[in-house]
Amino acid sequence: MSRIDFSGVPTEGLAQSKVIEAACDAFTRQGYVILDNIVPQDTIRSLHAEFAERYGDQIRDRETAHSLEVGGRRFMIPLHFSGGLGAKEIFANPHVIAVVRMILEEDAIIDAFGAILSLSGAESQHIHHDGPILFNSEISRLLPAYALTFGLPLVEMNDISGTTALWPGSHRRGSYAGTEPERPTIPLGSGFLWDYRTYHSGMPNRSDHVRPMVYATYARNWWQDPVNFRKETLQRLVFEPGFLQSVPEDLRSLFAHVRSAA
Ligand SMILES: O=C(O)CCC(=O)C(=O)O
Repeated sequence: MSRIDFSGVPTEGLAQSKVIEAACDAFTRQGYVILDNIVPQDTIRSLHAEFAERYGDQIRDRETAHSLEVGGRRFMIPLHFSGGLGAKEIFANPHVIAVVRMILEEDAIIDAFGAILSLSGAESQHIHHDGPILFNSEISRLLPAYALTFGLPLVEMNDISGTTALWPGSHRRGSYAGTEPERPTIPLGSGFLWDYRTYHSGMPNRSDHVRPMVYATYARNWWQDPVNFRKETLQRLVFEPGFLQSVPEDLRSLFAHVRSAA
């Protein structure tokens, strides 16, 4: 199990800290790492309420122009960069960004931001990795990560609500055959990161409620997810004019690809 506890870890000087190094080591070895206590639990509770209010109408068992079905009763939707859900503490959580920048370099970008909704009654998701390996070449498995997914559940992920099963080392082996996944409980306020190459699968949601998980895709600045946004109406990043100017200077590089495209 690779879990790093961030409770009591100050956000100043994180980039050079041993705890970030430990998280990166675990991520590199296993292909994922769980980051405990990165957001106060009360914040997650209020984000959950905000989610129900702002996105409740998107909790439906059918794909729309603005959503993507990613499994039976499981959908991906974009989240707007506004309110608590779109705050920098979420899309650029200081602990997460320190790990992301150590893994993907200082100029890592945010390629997509949204939520994955696993509806009550969702079955096990197909086992998959989030995108194709580079050049479709075996060499790609030996390389450092080029993209990763951050997941921040708005309800505890456990045997009832359904966690995400992750196959340790599968990013290097290129296969999940013959190995058992980890099925970590992710409490409120904790999140996890997995390499785009790591095999994983959403577990059944046996609860009576939707299980929303905020996600962000971070990547090296030359990379763009080539498979999950083929549908033109599905947006990777959604914000109002003026949002980019409001992003603090030290986080602007996350959006460098957007600004240069503008
Ligand atoms: O719902 C989950 O637990 C995982 C979802 C996921 O991995 C995906 O949609 O790519």
